[in-house]
Amino acid sequence: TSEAACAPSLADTGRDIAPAADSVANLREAILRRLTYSVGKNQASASEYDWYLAVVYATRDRIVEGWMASTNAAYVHGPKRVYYLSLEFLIGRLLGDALNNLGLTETMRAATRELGVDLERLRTLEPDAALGNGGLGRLAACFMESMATLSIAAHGYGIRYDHGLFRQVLKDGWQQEYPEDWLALGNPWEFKRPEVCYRIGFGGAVEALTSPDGATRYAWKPAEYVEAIAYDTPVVGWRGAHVNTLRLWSARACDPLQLDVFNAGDYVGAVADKMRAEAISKVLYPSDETPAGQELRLRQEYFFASASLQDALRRHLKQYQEVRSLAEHVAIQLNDTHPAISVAELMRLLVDVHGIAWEEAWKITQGTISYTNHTLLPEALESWPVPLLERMLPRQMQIIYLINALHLDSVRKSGHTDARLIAAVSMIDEHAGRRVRMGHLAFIGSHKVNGVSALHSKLLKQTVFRDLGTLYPDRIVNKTNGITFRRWLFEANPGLTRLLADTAGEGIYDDPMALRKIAPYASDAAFVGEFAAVKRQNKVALAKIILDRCHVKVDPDVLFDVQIKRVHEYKRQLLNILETVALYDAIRAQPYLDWVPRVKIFAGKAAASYHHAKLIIKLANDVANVINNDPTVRGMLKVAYLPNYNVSLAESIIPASDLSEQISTAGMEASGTGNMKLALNGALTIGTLDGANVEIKQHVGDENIFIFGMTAEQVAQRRGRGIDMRETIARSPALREVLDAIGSGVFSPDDPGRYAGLVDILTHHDHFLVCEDFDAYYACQREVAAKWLDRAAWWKASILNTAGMGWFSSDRTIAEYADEIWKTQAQKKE
Ligand code: Z57
Repeated sequence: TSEAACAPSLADTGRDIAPAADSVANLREAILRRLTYSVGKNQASASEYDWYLAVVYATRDRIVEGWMASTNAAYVHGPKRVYYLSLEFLIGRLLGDALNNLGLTETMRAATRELGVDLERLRTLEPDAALGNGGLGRLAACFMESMATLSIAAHGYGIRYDHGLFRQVLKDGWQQEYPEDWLALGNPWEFKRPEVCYRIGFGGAVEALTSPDGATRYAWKPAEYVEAIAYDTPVVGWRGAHVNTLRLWSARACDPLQLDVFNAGDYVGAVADKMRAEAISKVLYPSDETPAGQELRLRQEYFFASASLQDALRRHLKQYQEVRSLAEHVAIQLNDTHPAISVAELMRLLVDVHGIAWEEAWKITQGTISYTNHTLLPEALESWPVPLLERMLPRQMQIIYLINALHLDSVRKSGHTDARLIAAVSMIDEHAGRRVRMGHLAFIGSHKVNGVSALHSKLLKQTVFRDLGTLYPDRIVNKTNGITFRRWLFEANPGLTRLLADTAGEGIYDDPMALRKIAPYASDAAFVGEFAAVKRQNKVALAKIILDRCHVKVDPDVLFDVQIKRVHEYKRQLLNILETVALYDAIRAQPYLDWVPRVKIFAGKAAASYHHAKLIIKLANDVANVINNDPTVRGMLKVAYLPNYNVSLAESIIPASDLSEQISTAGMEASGTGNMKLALNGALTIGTLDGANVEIKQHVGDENIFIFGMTAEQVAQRRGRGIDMRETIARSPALREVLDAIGSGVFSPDDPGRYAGLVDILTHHDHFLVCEDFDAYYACQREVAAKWLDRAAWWKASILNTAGMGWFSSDRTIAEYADEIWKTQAQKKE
C-alpha cells in the first residue's frame, strides 16, 4: 500500500549529530588512502580539487557495497523493475546529497577538519550536473532519489551529454550563452562500462522476408550504426538503505578512424563519421517547452530509447530467459514524449528480433509502458515530419503506420465514424505536412497516461487528449508532482531542519507529514523567534551572494520577493516587472508613506533562440539599473537579477525567500515544483490558481497564500473575446503609466525604442493576459505588504506553509506511481 511505501524501513545509519571518534579516524584514513592511490598525490602537494576528489572517492566507497547488494537483491527477489526514461536529469551537485543520505555529513566534516580542509569549501568545487533545462529534468532527479529511498528497483536512463545546459552571462543586461563543461576535470561519481555497449541503427531500408510457413517477417538494414556506451552513477536513498543506478549513454563511432582515408591525406574526412556519431551525446538541447524540431534531436531521442530498451530486454532475458513475461516484471515510464519512439522500438525488438506475434507484442508493449505529460502548450507538443522518420527510422515508421491503422480500425469498430474524431485521434497530423504526433503515439502505446497536478490532469482530459480520453476513459490519471525533502529541506536549509526536528521530533526525517506537528507553534513567541532567526541567517547569506554577483547591496531585513524559473512568456516575469515599475512610480509619487521595503529577486535562463524572453531579461536588468540608482526609493525598493540560475543557486535562494512568485497565466503551468520548494521553506506564495498552486492552497490553508487573477476557465473565456487590451489598459491608470514609461524609453535611454515592440504586443496581442491580470496582481501585492507589516501574522502564515507542505514530498508521488501505475513494491531487504 502507499502508506507502507511512504514509511521506509529505518536503516542502522541514523543521523550523525555527534560522530564517533573511531568513525572519524576511519574516514580520515580512507580519504588519505584515496588521495594517495586514486588521485596520486600526497598531502603536501594536494590541491583543493585533489582533496575534493579524495573525499568523493571515500564517500563513493561507502555507497558501492550497498549498490551491489541492491543490484543483487533485485535478481534474487525479483521485484517488478522500473525504468525511468528521460532525456533530462537535472541533478546538481552530489557530494552533499550522498553524505547526507548516508548520515555521514558530520563525520566527514570532522574528518576533513582533522586534515586541514574545509568540507563546505570542497562541496562548492563540484560542478553542477546540469543535464536538464528546468522542472522536467529536476523532477526526474527528485524521482530518482525518492525511488532509491523507497527501495524501488529502478534504473534511470538518459544521455550523458558532454555539455549540459549553457552557462548564462549577463552582459549589459543581455543574456549570453557560453558552453558548459562539467566533465572538464573528470567525473568521480560515474563508472564507465565500456562492455555495456549497444549498436544503434539509423537510416537504410527494410527487407521483407517470407519464411517457410508463408508468414512475412521484416528486417531492418540500417545504413549507419552508432554505439551507445553506458556510464553508471549510483543513486543512494535516504539513510543509505537502497542504491539504484542512473545509466547514461554516450555515443561512440563504431569505426573511429577510416585509416585508408587518413593515409590518402584527408585527415578531416577520416574522422567525419566519428564526429557525426559522437555529435549525438555532445550537448543538451536548451529548448524548454519549445520542441527543437532538429534532426539531431530525433537522433538523440532514438539513440537513448533504443539503447535503454535493449538493455532492459537483455536484463530481463538474463533473469527470466524469455521476453513474453516482460509486462509482469517491468514498468517503463516515459518522461514526456521525448522517449515516445520507444513504443515503436519496443514493438520492433519484440516482433523483428524476438519473433513475438504482433498482437502479443502489442499487449506486452502497452502493459509495460506508461507516459507522463508535462505540458498543454500546443506549440510544445512534439511531432516529427513523416518523411524525416521514413528516412531516419524506416522500420519504426512502418510500425507506427501499422499501430495507427489498427488503432483507427478499432475506433471505427466501436461505432465511431465521425471524420473529425478519426482525424483527431489519428497518430498522423495532416494539417501542416504529414507529421507523427508523438503524444498520440505515447498515449496509444501506454496503459496509463498521467498529468502532473490535479488541474493539469483535468485540463489534459478536456483539451490535448479530449478525444483519446473519451475512447479510453480509464487511461488518464493524475500524479501531482513532488520534491525530495532531503535536498530541498535537509541539505538546503540545515538551520530550519534542526529547528523542525527539535520541535516536531526526529520523525520529520522519515515522515514528511510529521511537519504538521509544528502548526501548534505558529504563534508561539519562542518558536517564531527561532524560525525568524533561521530565515534571517539564510537571508544574510543570500545578500552576500547578491552583492558579489549583482553588485547590489540588500538589507537582509527587507522582504525578499523571488521569481526563479526559466524565463517564458507564460510564466509572466513581465507581470512582475510591470508591478515593480508601478510600485516604483507609486513610491516616487508619495515617498513619505510607510512603504514595505523589498528586493525583487529574479533568476532564470531563456532558451538561446527565444528572443522575446531574452528581451524580458534585458528589461528586468534595465529596470533594476534605474531603480537601484534612484536615491528617491533607496532603501524601499531594489531589483536584483542573479545570473546563471542552476540547482546550486536555487539551494541558496530558496531558504532565504519570503515571497514566492507563481504567477503564470492560469491553465498554462502544468504543475510547478519551485512553488513547492519555496513554500516548504516558509515562503508565502503569491500566485494564480494554476498547476499545483491549487493544491498548495488546499494544504497550507486559504489564509496563508495570496491568490489573484483569472482562473483557467476565465482565461479561456477572456481569450474568446479577443486579446486586444486597449480597453483594459484604458481602465487602469497605473498600468497605462507603466506601459508608457517602458514604451517611451524611460528605462532604456540608450535605445528609447527598445521596448516599443514589447509594449505593442502587450497592448494589441496579449496572449498571456498580462494586462488583464495586472490590477488584481498589484492589489494582491499590497495585501502582501500589509501582512508583512503585521509581523506575527506573517510568521504564522510562513510557519503554516512549512507545516502544511509534507504532502508534496516526492516520496508520496513515487508511492502513488508505484501503486497505481507501475504495480510494484519496495524491494525486500538485500
Ligand atoms: C518542463 O520543464 C516542463 C514541461 C515541459 O513540457 C517541458 Br519540455 C519542460 C515542466 C512544466 O512546465 C512544469 O509545470 C512542471 O512542474 C515540470 O515540467 C515537471 O512536471
